[in-house]
Amino acid sequence: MNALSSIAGHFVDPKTIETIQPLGNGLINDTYKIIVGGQPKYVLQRINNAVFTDVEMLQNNIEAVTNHIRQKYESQGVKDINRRVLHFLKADTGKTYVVEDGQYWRVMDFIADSYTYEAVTPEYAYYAGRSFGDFESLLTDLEAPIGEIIPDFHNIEFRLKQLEDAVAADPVGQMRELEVQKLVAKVREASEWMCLGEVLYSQGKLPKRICHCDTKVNNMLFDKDGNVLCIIDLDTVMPSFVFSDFGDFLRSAANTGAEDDPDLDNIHFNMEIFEAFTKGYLEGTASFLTPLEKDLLPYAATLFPYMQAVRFLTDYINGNTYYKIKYSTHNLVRTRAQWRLFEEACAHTDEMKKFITG
Ligand code: GN1
Ligand code: MG
Repeated sequence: MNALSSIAGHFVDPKTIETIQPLGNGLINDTYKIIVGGQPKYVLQRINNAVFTDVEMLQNNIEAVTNHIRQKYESQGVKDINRRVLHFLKADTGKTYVVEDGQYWRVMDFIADSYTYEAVTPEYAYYAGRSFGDFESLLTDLEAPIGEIIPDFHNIEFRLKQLEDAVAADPVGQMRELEVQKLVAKVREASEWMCLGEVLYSQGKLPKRICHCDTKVNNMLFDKDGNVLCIIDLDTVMPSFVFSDFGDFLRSAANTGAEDDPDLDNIHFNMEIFEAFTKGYLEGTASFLTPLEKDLLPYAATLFPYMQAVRFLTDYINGNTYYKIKYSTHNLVRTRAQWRLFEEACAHTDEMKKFITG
């Protein structure tokens, strides 16, 4: 029995495990599928404990959210609930995770016949908007406390401070590169406007709600007909501005290029995806979204590529300690691509506003 099987054996009968194979392409955790009877039956995940330092809080958050959604679905008579909401298995320790050699692991059911995408059509974007809106809506009456699992996760003031700290420390000498200096200067130029959300929050004008906070298009499972089955990757569910979910989905789905596209000419902001997603999102959130939140959705569509550029650039300057990378300049390439997307999104904000106000 190899190391992965022995870990999985804390959650499922080890005799039934045939193989364990890599799954997905997240930048933080390591994910595998456990094959039983020739089929993927479970998902095994190594939780990145450097990023999620409080795994007990992490799993409590996830259990609170999945149980709440499950109960809602049951009372609404939703069919096939096991394919609509994640289910984490209890280990022989009684918890939904185990620690082995200082590494944290968990197992969830694999949802069969489901698909993830790195890009979507407008039709799928509409369903995605509706689903993320519904997701937030389902959680508006969640009573269990949800901890801020990564403090200040989507606080742009904090992310800018991290960038400034990296620039000042310059631990690996990246600030010698002219391009890095220029990118930092551009980030600084746009920073005042980008901090608008935090300013409004400090004035008591903007609420925080329980949001998903990682609504990349590949964090959603679709069935073979394009219906959204289930929202996955619940690690970052926490109180945040609704901008998190709206902005981060468009950052991935409305980008006509890749998140790390080396060819900046591939990168445009796809307004068709914006419109379809926004339509669905406004339907899903109609019961609670305030006029101010609604008015600021175009701002959110620019904030997230900006924030992601800041985060990738910070990691590049820090010597790539946070995101998984495939080559040494990967975080710089990602920064360039997110910066281009930010510029492209900014160029469309008037159009976005028009669409939202009708
Ligand atoms: C990370 O785990 P993954 O790959 O879905 C990151 C997100 C970033 C994203 C960029 C905990 O998400 O915030 O937007 O990479 N998650 C964390 O692709 O930092
Ligand atoms: Mg993910």
